[in-house]
Amino acid sequence: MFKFKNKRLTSALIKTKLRAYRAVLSFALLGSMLGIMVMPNAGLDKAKGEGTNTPRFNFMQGDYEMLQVAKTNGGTWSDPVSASVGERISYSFYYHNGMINTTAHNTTLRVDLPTITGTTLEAKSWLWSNETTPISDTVVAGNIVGLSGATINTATPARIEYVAGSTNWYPNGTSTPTHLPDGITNGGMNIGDIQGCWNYAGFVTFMVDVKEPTQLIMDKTVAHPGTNEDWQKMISANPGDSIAYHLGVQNNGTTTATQVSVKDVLPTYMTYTPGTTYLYTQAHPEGIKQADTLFSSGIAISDIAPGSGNVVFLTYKTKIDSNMPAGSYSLNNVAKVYMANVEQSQSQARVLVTAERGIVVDKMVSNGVSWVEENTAKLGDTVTYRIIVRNTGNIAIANVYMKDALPVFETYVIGSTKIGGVSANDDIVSANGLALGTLNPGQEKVITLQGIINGCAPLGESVLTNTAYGRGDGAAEKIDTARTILTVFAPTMPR
Ligand SMILES: [Ca+2]
Ligand SMILES: [Ca+2]
Repeated sequence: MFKFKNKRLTSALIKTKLRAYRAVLSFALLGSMLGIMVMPNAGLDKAKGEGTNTPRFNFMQGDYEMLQVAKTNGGTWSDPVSASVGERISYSFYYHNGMINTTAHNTTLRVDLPTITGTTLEAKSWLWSNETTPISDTVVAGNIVGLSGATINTATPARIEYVAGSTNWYPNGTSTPTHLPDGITNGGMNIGDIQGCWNYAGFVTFMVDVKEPTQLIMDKTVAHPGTNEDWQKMISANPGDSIAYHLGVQNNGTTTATQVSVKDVLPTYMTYTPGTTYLYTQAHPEGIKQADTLFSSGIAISDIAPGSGNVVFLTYKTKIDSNMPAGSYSLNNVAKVYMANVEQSQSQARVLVTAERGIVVDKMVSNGVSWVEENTAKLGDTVTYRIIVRNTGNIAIANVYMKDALPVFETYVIGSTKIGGVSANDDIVSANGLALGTLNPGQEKVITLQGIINGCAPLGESVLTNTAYGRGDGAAEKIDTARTILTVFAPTMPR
């Protein structure tokens, strides 16, 4: 799905999953996307689990129904349950290995949620392990306990959507849940090895939302801009980078979708690049430039007929703030598609950014030929110093200041300060220092200044240390020095 000319033929999300899962799991995923019942892990489909020395699940007198549902707002576990659009429903999945002295390795629970719209929304449950073939119900003495699967009945057509992060595990009879990652509704959740006895029985619960029916699905991906972008669900980038987004909207229903519009919400530290939104349809594969309203009133899209051949795409570009605070960020960008202003589907893509801020200060002194750490001088000499301040991070540093402390016996030469060879004011020897403005990542400024040795130093050698101090918003102060070895001689006796 989401095919269109040279654009990515398969959504990056699905591609990623296809890469990540083994073929059998991919088949199951594809099946669930198509609303087709697929037996979990056909590779394990051998005649096993029925012997006396092997594990066996959910068959004993007293075992609960495998899958039940309840309204989260004060409901009790049952099957079916009646619900309305807007309500949240919990599922409870019961497992119990009834064969003592056995262990069911890699016990896996899977629930196939209905992907279709309707008034009878039936989920199917699957339970298996290395040693047992998939079963879909608790069966005691040949009879299914309760109803197979779990059904939500609605008065008006609806669809259900898994609530991300809602899966909890109550292992070994505990009433305190352990949070599980998402996956029970998408390929299955492996809860490990389950031993045989009542005290090792448990439950896994998760939630869904009952939503308005939809025909439209959306897929959003992100890439570094270029001529042949590699669209992904997540990329890494630097502050200041330009980022490209790609939205696909497909009609999975049976009738043409009208009054379709798309909106996007940009995360903090990311700004839209005006004039970069283009819409691609079958009739306009070259793209049509759109107004810059994707992030405000949205962009209206012409009617979308059913089928993957009629998918429409939007592309646009953004820029990551080069002035963002130092730190690591996951910039999550959420796009939504609407029909008659009712949200149908949303999709997100992430950009991971690590922002580092830092400056270096490099101070040297002239020996008349080159810049060195240490030179020599005598009373009355003029000494020239050079300071380089550089932004070593990947974000801009505002309000950079450079201050210089001349050593004793040395006085600043008024008007001697230059920035990049251009005369500047004399603030470098003031308390606050010389303002250098903003330094972008990798940018440096070169400052030169002079001192004259006019103090009365003692006879012999003195080490005159000159110190430069650099700082900026969010950047710790950095210091560097250069030295002058001053040699003072007594006058020579007259002959
Ligand atoms: Ca049931
Ligand atoms: Ca130095």
